[in-house]
Amino acid sequence: MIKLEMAQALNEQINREMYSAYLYMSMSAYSGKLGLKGFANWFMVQYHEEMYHAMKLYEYIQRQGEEVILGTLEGPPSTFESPLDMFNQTLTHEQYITKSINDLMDMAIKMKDHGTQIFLEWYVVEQIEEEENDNDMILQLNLIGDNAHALLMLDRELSGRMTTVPVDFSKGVEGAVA
Ligand code: OFO
Repeated sequence: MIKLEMAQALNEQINREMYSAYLYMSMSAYSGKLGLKGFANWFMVQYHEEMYHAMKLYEYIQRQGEEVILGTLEGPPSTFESPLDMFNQTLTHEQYITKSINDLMDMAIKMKDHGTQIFLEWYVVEQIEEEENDNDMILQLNLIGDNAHALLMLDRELSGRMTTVPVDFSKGVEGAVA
């Protein structure tokens, strides 16, 4: 059992994770429009990751006997200046998500909610990886500059990224992982 205030805050995090998925879906579409199929793949894999983040919260709230309440989803931007712009925006967004996870952790600590603290630890670790990935991409894209050949080489590399998280939640997140 978790407190209602904690459940409300976790429901708001579902919305933020769903927005993350929506943002990366939009970046995938824009990459496809530019002919960068590898970038489109990278962002679509990221979309699946974000849906998984949202569903883990969904399942946790239910397992704790609270109600999942889904809010309105804001529309993401549909155009971007360049691949570098997409990754700069991705990093800024992930830093915002990191702060929101840290705020949730602070709330759980204040409430002496040990179950939620342990649950949120996974997200704390995940955010380190997400920001690191984005920083790596920004470094590479800055090195590439306006070298089209190097950009296409990176695009080819990004086409190899595979989805490693569950994508079918019809039997729940735990059922999908098993
Ligand atoms: Fe990108 O980690 Fe969730 O939002």
